[in-house]
Amino acid sequence: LEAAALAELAACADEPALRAWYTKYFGDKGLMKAALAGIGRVAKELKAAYGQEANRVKVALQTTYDAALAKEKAAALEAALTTNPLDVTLPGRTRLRGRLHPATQILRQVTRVFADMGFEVVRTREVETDELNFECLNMPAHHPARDMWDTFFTDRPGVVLRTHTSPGQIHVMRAAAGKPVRVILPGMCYRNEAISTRSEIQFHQVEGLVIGDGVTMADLKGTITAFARRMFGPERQVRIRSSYFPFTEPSIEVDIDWPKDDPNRDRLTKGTGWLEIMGAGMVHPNVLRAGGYDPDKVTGFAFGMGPQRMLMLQHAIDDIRLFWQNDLRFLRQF
Ligand code: FA5
Repeated sequence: LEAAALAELAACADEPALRAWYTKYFGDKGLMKAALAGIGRVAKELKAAYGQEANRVKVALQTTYDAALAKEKAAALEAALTTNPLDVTLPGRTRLRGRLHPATQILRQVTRVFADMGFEVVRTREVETDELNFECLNMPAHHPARDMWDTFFTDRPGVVLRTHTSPGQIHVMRAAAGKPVRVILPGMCYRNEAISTRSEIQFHQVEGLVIGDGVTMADLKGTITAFARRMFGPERQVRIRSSYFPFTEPSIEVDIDWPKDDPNRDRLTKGTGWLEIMGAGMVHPNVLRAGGYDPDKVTGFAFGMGPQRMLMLQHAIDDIRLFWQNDLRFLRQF
């Protein structure tokens, strides 16, 4: 048995063959087991010698098998490494890392500045009623000021895509039910206007609304100036011009000076050196009333700013259309 088993073992070419051999000799119905059981049929005086010999064979076969299996495994590993060599010194492939879209980054930056000033952030809807987008903002039907916003209408009468975040003022006032308010409302706005380097049909605005006892224009100026200093640095200039909005009285617009060393300065600012970033003013009494406040008791200021325009100012970006074109060469710079 031993000689035959060793010869068969030596002939095994791979691991499966070795394992088959092992089953044949050491399995439950294996030959080795049968040989050991054979002791029953051996004459009494020979039993001890038989047992010893059987054990010796068993151990010898097991040892030889273990060695053969280990050798076969090492050979297989060696073959795998040399036939398909792996160069562990090659530099790894860098994984593509996602990053925040510049529009998200600027929104977060704006939000952080206002949060530091104690403003709460509220999101309001992008699909609005004509009533909130216009009427409650002191623009009844056929009011000429409606033409200031080229509106996308929907199939449903009285439902529009909001042209600005200002209808959010009404939502907030009604929810606050007469209590003081200090919020910003970031979100997407839509206008059916000609696309240009400074104007998109889809853009973010961040609305601000503060209502309380004795809120004045000086508070508005102070808030805007503090905000601009943090966004653009102390060396940049803030210009406040008087303006008109139906929902504020008085109304202003705020400009920031375009970086002086930028060669595109004249082209992008139409020769003025300034880019408008927001409209603002003291909340009109009719708007306070629409929101459920008594204009004889409280006052408020509001503003609506364009984060895309602000990012253009921060980085001297010459075309607002770059934001939604999803050109990675542009997006990767932020
Ligand atoms: C408004 O939309 C007013 N609702 C702002 C306001 C709020 C005034 C509260 C008073 C009180 P205006 O149309 O000027 O105003 O837009 C405000 C800002 O949004 C602009 O200064 C500009 O930064 C940005 N903006 C406006 N139109 C576009 C556009 N087509 N593309 C990109 N940004 C725009």
